[in-house]
Amino acid sequence: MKCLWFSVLFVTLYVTFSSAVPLLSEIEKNEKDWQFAETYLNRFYKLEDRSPKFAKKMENYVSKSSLSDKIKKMQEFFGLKVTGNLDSATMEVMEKPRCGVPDVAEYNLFPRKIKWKKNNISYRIVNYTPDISPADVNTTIKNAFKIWSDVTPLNFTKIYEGEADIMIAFGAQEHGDNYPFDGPDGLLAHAFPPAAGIGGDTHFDEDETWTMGPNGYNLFLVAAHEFGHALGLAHSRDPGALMYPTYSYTSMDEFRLSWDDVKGIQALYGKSNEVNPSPKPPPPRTPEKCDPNLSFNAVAGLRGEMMFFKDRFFWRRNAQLPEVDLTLIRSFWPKLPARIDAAYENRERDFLVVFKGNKYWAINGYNIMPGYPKYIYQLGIPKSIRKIDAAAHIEETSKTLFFAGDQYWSYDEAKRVMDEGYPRLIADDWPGISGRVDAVFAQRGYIYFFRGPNQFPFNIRQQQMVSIQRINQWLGC
Ligand SMILES: [Ca+2]
Ligand SMILES: [Ca+2]
Ligand SMILES: [Ca+2]
Ligand SMILES: [Zn+2]
Ligand SMILES: [Zn+2]
Repeated sequence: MKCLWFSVLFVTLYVTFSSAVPLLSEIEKNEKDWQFAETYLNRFYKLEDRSPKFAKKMENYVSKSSLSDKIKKMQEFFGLKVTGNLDSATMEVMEKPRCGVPDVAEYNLFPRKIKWKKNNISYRIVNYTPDISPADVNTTIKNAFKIWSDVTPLNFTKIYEGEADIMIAFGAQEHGDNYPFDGPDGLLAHAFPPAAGIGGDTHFDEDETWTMGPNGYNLFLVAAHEFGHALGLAHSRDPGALMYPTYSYTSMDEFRLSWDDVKGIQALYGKSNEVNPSPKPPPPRTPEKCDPNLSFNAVAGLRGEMMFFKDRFFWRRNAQLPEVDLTLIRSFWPKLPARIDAAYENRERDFLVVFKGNKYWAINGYNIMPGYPKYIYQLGIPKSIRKIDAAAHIEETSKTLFFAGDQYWSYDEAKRVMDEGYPRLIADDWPGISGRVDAVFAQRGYIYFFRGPNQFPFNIRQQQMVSIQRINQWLGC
């Protein structure tokens, strides 16, 4: 598995060459990476001649931009550090399964709206995948259209013969439109923006294993994303949006269009004209790092970086880098719950432990360790405690502290038992902190208590609270 963390980010491929004579296989691998990257960048970061008039105009401009400029564009799109180099973080994103529609397409560059000029749109399923039953495909396609019709005045009608606006097909490799698929993984599907003929048509790569659940690729999630394109939406940079280019799994029960998706589609078609819409919670917004009301669910270190968990996401902060990355928890650890309560890092044993409700998981890199989740009572926390609020590991003493309500426990990592004499009241040991905390993090002689938009740093040696700070400062605000 590729190294996951930022510590290797500065080690570009050039550096590998400069330090020592590399092994032949390394050179081959690097060349392969560059070839792979070039194909990726030409596919997703240049105009294709789908709308010849625009493409002609842009051709000169595009061909002049070097590979490095395209890497920069791609890094910018995904919120990576913009280096113009093929660093490991960039390669990692390029290797993720994704949609075949370019991130820089004609409809991103021109302000005019590409949309259907009508609200009644027809679709037809031209063929079926052998992976799931036709009945399941029919239901899935219907549900994938419904998420868009629920928030707009659009209606989708299925027809069984003749040409529909949106023709849906499964196909492998070259499948009749000069935009070939690529075998398993990589490209999953693509769709054409609204127009006559091939416009709106949506194709799924038959070399993928399509499923109704978490394994393989979930047809509902991919179809819902592609129909966004078929209705005129481009890719979004918001990692919480359905229209983000890379695939990550969410269960049907948990799936919601994000605020960004709803805003996008309503800008094209307006709101639903249902007379008495049933009251629904507003679509989830992706947290903003400089929001003055931001709070964290959990904070932990990880291999020299810091992780700030919020809703479905976490920010990663590397002290050497000016920018923080926002990532979906699911895109790193698909089997973790969508949102967590608490987390801490055990550096000696190199794992991250995350808590949700009465369960916890130990993680090493991308992998959940075998035997997890376990129950928090197995750590010695009373069964009456249904969840913990925060956890922090103190390296100097090798103790891990667990916080729930106004109490806390101390766990001895060396002996792997809870210390005697706990729980104690938080307020008794940290004057100035009383009641529930959102998150706790310990580093270099300080314990940081997080509550709402504020943090309370406590100096362990001096046994006193230092000045209150805003939590946004960790994120560069
Ligand atoms: Ca069509
Ligand atoms: Ca594929
Ligand atoms: Ca928490
Ligand atoms: Zn897409
Ligand atoms: Zn196609």
